[in-house]
Amino acid sequence: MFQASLLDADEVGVNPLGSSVRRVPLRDGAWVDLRPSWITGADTLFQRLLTDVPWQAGNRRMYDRVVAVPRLLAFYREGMALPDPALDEMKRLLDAHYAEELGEPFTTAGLCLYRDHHDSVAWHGDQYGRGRHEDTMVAIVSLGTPRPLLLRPRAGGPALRYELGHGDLLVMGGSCQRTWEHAVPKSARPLGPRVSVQFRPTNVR
Ligand SMILES: O=C(O)CCC(=O)C(=O)O
Repeated sequence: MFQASLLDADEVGVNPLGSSVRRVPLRDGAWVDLRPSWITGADTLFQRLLTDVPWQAGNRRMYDRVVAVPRLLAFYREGMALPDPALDEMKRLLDAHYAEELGEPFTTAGLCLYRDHHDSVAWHGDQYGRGRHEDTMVAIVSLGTPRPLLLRPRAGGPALRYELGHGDLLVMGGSCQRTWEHAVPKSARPLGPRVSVQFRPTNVR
């Protein structure tokens, strides 16, 4: 069960970015930006997304078999209405903060629901589009039960572990999608649900 915070405000708010964002340079031209507690009223938003998003089970081909993706998904393509006004506000603030560096807006929102500790995402880079060849950014907002996001360099070397908490923002940038991989591993310990919201520019997935 996810334990809601007693101190969290009911009203959902998205805090300014600016100097509250801490950049961590990684090897090979990648970086991550961290902004803990970006969202206030995160309990309320988490409950709204659990209820309002049309979560779907996904499949993927693995060799000659089709296997269930171990998490629920919802994808909002460019131009689609987002499921909650707080996501519009997140996108607005991300666009304002990163416009110059990214050179384009964030246009899509991918949402994942990790129902419990069995759900996960395996090691990968977001390489279905331009992320394979070009520097880009993927912004992740985490809500609900904290889960580690692991990052490891494709060239080899130890993995880094970012504990993504309720309302935290992490942005992967630079060459991160092609020179590093990321994963959210299963946990041996029972865990409550987590929602991840990922904002990406056009043709990055
Ligand atoms: O759960 C997360 O925050 C990461 C999700 C992810 O890497 C993906 O959906 O490609």
